[in-house]
Amino acid sequence: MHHLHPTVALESTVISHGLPYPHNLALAREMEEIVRANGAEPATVAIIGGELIAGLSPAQIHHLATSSTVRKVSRRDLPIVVAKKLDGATTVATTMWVAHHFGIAVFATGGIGGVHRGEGTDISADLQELAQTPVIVVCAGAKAILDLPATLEHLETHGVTVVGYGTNEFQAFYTRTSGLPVDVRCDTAAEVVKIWHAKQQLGLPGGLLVTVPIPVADELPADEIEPAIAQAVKEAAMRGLRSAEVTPFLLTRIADLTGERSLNANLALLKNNARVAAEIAVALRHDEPAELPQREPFS
Ligand code: PSU
Ligand code: MN
Repeated sequence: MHHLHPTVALESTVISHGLPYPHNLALAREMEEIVRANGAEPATVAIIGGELIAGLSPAQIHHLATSSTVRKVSRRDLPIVVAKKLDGATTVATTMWVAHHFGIAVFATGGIGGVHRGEGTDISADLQELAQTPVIVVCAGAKAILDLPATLEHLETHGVTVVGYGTNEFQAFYTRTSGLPVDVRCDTAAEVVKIWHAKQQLGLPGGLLVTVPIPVADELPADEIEPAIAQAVKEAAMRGLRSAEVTPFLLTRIADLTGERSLNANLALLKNNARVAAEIAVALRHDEPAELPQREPFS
């Protein structure tokens, strides 16, 4: 499918499970507005009554922001929600998959899932999806609830190129520094598009991870957030949480422990990422590679 306008996919787990009401609803609407204001078309992704949707209606977004029965859907959950005709909020992994299904190449989110702290057995399906599905994912890196060095190692093992947008460092969500290097720095959307096209022309599978620093004014110092993360991680272990429950629990606990400042930082970086993703989608549309095989005209 070829979209008439440059399009940016947006995820819905952040709406249903990542942010509290009513901030989640306002944020979902604002991200769509920001994408439009920057020349692209937003397509918020979810599963409604078992149907994959890229481009939710305002009523559907409201439903995802307010209902407590919306399931968090990662890749392994897709066949279940489709077969049972359930409502599902899509994670980074499933939003990528659905976006690609609908021919959308650019996706904006807050943070990707990764390798959790601890024994290293909880690894988000987001990483595997980045290895196989061709979508440019614009994010603020990964939350420091995760093991960031292990997350980067995993991406490297699976051939995922990590771009720093205007930075040499991997983004640690609330903070602009992590001490960990990215693979390449890009200062413009056009540079990102060049790397994307090279990857495609080489026939390399998978996505591209573009990490954008949180705006300076919204950044939180690591020492303000780290005690809350450490406590939330400890509580999750004490409760024996497993699998898909872990990330939403950590996000909610950290928001409770750190209050408005971390919420505001989270909202600010999401909006910033929506803007950058729209710029990349526009640059992608204006720079379709000449080398792509031309389709024969129908006779
Ligand atoms: N990080 C955030 N906010 C979020 C998520 C991650 O700061 O809402 C969500 C995203 O949808 C991501 C998912 O894809 O959590 C990862 O969950 P898991 O670790 O269970 O794969
Ligand atoms: Mn997990």
